Amino acid sequence: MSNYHIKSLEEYFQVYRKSIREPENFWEEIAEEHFLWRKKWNKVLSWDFSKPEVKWFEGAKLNITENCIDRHLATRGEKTAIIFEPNNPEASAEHITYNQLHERVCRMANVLKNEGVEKGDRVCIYLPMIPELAIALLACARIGAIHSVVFAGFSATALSTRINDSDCKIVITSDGSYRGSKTIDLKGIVDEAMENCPGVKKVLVVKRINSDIQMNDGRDAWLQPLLDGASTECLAEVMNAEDHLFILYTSGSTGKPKGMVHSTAGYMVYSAYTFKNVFQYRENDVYWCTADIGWITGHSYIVYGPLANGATTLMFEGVPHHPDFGRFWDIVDKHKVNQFYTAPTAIRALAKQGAEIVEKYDLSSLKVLGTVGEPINEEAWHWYNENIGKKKSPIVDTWWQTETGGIMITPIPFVTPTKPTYATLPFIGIQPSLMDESGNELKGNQVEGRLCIKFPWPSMARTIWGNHQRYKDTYFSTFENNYFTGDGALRDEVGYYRITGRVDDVIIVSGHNLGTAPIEDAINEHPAVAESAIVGFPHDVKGSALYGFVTLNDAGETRVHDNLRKEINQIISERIGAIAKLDKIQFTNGLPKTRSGKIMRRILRKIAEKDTSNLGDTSTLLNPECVQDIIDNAL
Ligand code: 7RM
Repeated sequence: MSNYHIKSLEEYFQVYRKSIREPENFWEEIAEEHFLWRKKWNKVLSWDFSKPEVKWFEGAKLNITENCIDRHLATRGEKTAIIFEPNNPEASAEHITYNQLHERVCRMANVLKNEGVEKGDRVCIYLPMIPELAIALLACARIGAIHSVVFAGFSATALSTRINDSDCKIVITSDGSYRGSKTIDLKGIVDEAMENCPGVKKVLVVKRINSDIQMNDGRDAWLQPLLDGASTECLAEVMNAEDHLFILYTSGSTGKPKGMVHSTAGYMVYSAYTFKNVFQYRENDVYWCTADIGWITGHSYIVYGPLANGATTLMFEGVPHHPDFGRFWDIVDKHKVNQFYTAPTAIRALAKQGAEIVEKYDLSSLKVLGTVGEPINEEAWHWYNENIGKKKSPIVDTWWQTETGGIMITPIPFVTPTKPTYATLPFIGIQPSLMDESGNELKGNQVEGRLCIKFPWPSMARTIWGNHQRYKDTYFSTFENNYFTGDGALRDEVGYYRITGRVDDVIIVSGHNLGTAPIEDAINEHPAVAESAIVGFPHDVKGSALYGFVTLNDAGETRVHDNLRKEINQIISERIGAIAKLDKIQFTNGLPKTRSGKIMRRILRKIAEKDTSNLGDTSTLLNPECVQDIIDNAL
């Protein structure tokens, strides 16, 4: 018998040891006993981090939707798979049973087939948090198409870049979306993106807000009539274990976004196994993850992980502050949510509103609280623990990445004693390592370094779409034979991990990873801008906010600074999205540079953090004189 469900610390250590000593036997047992295969594998694992190449369950055949839907129908057909809580609190929630989910996924899959989508084709999904979003992912997986979800807060430029990078032929979107008291013209954004996407032949449109939109003849079609006319049965395509399941873009520290590619079997096994244990999910629990499915957290822990366990997963369309800051707690109360998974930025925003608003609701159903996306500060951790968990629900601080596919370092609730701001111990099968700057592994406890993983795990991304070299350079070239995460971490005296934050040029704003380079590229497009550098600075709600240092050219010299600030943020909104707007923009006469011409962000970071007592070594600067001027005019 495999240890699918871990229930004690002793068991955790015993299973962990087994997963490290005999990884193939361990994962083979998990895969064999808890999933549905059309054919078993010939080999559990083959890997070579120098190429890099990793294959799990090679030779196996399966369809992930048979695991997420079909196999539950006999025993859980009338169980709710998805609870849809709409933006409008007055509108009734929708409960979609596994039987209904099966029917709706099959209909959507047939629509895609009728539109000529074939196995291996890429489908772009640009939808708000409505049931069709989850259904579209599953419909793609049903027919072996590769989904590429683009978060519906991204701009037209960001959307078209992603569509073109993975050569999507078809886009699924909606007429618009609700966001609190506002509506967003999603279809208008898609139309704008389409001007730069000649490869897209079809745009399928979900009617959500009943807005009066333009339908482009031949290209656009309303989805509902097609769904109504489609068959409710669709045989699942038999996929190979390593066939690609989806692409999901994540920002890099340089250049264009990276299309992380995840494959089928390993991703399924790991997302399901982590879901079961990290949330201690039990039959009939109601689980809610507040992330958007546009991020990896939504892929793994709203859709695939929960459904593979036959769970009830809640999807929320709205925002935490509409109609007021009690909305999350209202939903927990209304649906008797047992596991609640959110981000530190949301916790901080809600904590700011005080505890009175929380006290209006009955939160006694909660058993486990989760956090993800960025380091959680001590204050937020305690607020969450005291006011939401009433000190009874363990907090799982889950560290992982788009690239890792599933949770990597985390407590197991009721098993691992928690410690504020610590993600604690590696999950089963995960072998973290800490490296110093010269690439030596730091052994033992009480060390701090760069966080790597030295052995493959089933749900690791297999490549970057269309650029395997970049995959190798970004993740496998900094430290030999290790996957480098880009994060710093420390290991305390008992072996608990605390993630200290990014060590590259990625800044996490409200839980969104933003590369500095694309933002700087956008700013530099402004005709008055000569040069710019972006750094993060601490923000009590967003975690980090963006501070831009901008030098102007001749055209900018005579301009009113406040107008320029607005225009710069406007460009950023258009090119990347509103999430990347700058909180502060300081116009400077120069930017500190090394002799090789690299902007010394380290110095700018200190200035933005208002910590200029020790700027470190500035002697290698080409232009040390500009530093004092920047300090004097800092915002
Ligand atoms: C799941 C997700 C990944 C980056 C990662 C970290 C940061 C995520 C935590 C965290 C501290 C955590 N995927 N991060 N979780 N930092 N503690 N529990 O967020 O690709 O969007 O971001 O997020 O820097 O590298 S992601």
